[in-house]
Parts: sequence; structure tokens; C-alpha cells
Amino acid sequence: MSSPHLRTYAYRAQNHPNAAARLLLETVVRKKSNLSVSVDVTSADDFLAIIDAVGPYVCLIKTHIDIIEDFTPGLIQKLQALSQKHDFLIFEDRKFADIGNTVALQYSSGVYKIASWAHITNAHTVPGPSIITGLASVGLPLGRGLLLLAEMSSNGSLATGSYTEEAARMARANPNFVMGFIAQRRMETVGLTTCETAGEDDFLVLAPGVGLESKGDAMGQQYRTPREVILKSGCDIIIVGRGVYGSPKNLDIQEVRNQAGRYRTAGWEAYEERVLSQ
Ligand code: 5BU
Repeated sequence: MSSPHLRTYAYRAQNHPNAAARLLLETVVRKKSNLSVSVDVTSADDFLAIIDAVGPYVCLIKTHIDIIEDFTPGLIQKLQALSQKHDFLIFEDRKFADIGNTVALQYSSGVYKIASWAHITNAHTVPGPSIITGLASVGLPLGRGLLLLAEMSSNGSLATGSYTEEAARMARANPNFVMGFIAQRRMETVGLTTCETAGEDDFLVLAPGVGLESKGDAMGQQYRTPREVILKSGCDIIIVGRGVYGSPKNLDIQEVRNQAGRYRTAGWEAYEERVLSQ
């Protein structure tokens, strides 16, 4: 059986066990986009302006909702209206990391009520499998999906080796709610013992640390190109932040639109090359 990333997104959409993954793959196919833009700005107006500009080019908007200085619950309604207008899903990059009972509360409650609006969220595996149980108790009835942080893009990340292998095993044990990974490469064979072979699971790999110009920032971020990420490493979705919107201090919305188009084309061409070369 070939690795899932060698099949088309359309084929994978029909067969995925997780509802949010199916929605995401269907959106990727409809919009011919494997681009997720990460909108890491602190003003609600900038946040909405960037999302409205990149909306036509993305399958997924990634948020860090807790960095918005002037957050009100009305912002979520505006975000959802843009999600309808432009046809994209929402991924809150919350990186949960506590015991099951606590993450269930953090996911469902508090100021942000993440589970009520984010189709996808993510979690560190450091607490062990109970973090999946806790989040699934809230998210599965709502049709949500979870990504496990198997690797990180930052220099010196500790999510390597046996830690990454254990994350892969935790996903395989929970394929209904865990729809994939945040990682830098495919995970099918990671953590298998010598007598095990890769199963039929289709875990999506969403990769941050993507840039066409820069190789990194001053705080340890490391960038690879869409081609390296999609074609060479077999990841499924590119996550791009500052490569698209530049510096929030000098926002140029037309340029944001141009860059989103550029990354979308680069990501899609790399996917076509990957699938057509089969
Ligand atoms: P950038 O502006 O493209 O560097 O933003 C990358 C985003 O992806 C940012 O929101 C990070 O929090 C997020 N990220 C990351 O960069 N690397 C990781 O390993 C993970 C998340 Br997990």
C-alpha cells in the first residue's frame, strides 16, 4: 500500500475517518490550495483585514486567539463570517499540554470557548494519551479534529527521536479524533517496531516553518520552501505566517494578497508534481 501522501487529496477526502479532516481535504480540493495562513497579529482589525485578504487563497486559517489585545466574543462571529464568505476552516494553534480534565475545560470553556469555533486544534504529547481522551470528550461530539505536535520547526526542539515516535504511536491508537500531526515529514513509519508495517491510517501532516525568502528569524524559527516541505518531505499543508503578511507594523494588504497567491501556487505546484510523478 502506498503512503497516503502519494494519493490525491480528493481520494483521501472520501476515505478519512475524521470529520474535520474530511472537511479540510474537501476544501483543499475545491480551492486548489494546500496553504494555511497563520495570522499572528495583536489587533482585531489587522487580524480581520489579513484574513479577508488571504481568504480566497487558503484552505485553513491558523489563529493564536490569545494574542489579540482587543478580543471580544464578537470577533469570533466575524471570523466565522469570513470562514463562510471565503470557504476556509479554522485551526486554533492552542498547543494544549495538561492533564485530560484540565484540557477539556480549557478547550470548552473560559474566555475563548475554542471547541465551539475551531474545527481543528493541537496538543503536545508530553502528558501522555490522557490529553487525547480529555480533548476528545469535548471535540469528538462536535466533529472536531486534533493534531499532535510530533516535531517543531524551531532550532533545538526537544520533540525528536523517541518523543516523536511516541507521538506517532499515540496517534495510531486514536485515529478517530487525531487527524494528523504538526511535523516536518511523514509519520507513517515513525515508531514502528521491526516486525510492524505501516497501517492504513491517513494522518495529515501540517508543517509550519515555511518561507520562500527567509531561512529563519532571530528567535530560532527555521524555514523551508513549499517545494521542500510538500514534495521532498511529503507534508500535506504548508503553514505560513510572516512570509505572507510581513511585518504587522507596515501592513500592505495588496502585498499580503499577492504573497498569499504566490504561496498557494508554490504549494499546489509541489503537490501536483508529487502526485503526478507517481
Ligand atoms: P511564521 O511567521 O511563518 O514563522 O509563523 C509560524 C507559525 O506557526 C506561528 O504561529 C508559530 O506559533 C507556529 N508554529 C511554528 O512556527 N513551529 C512549530 O513547530 C509549531 C507552530 Br508546532
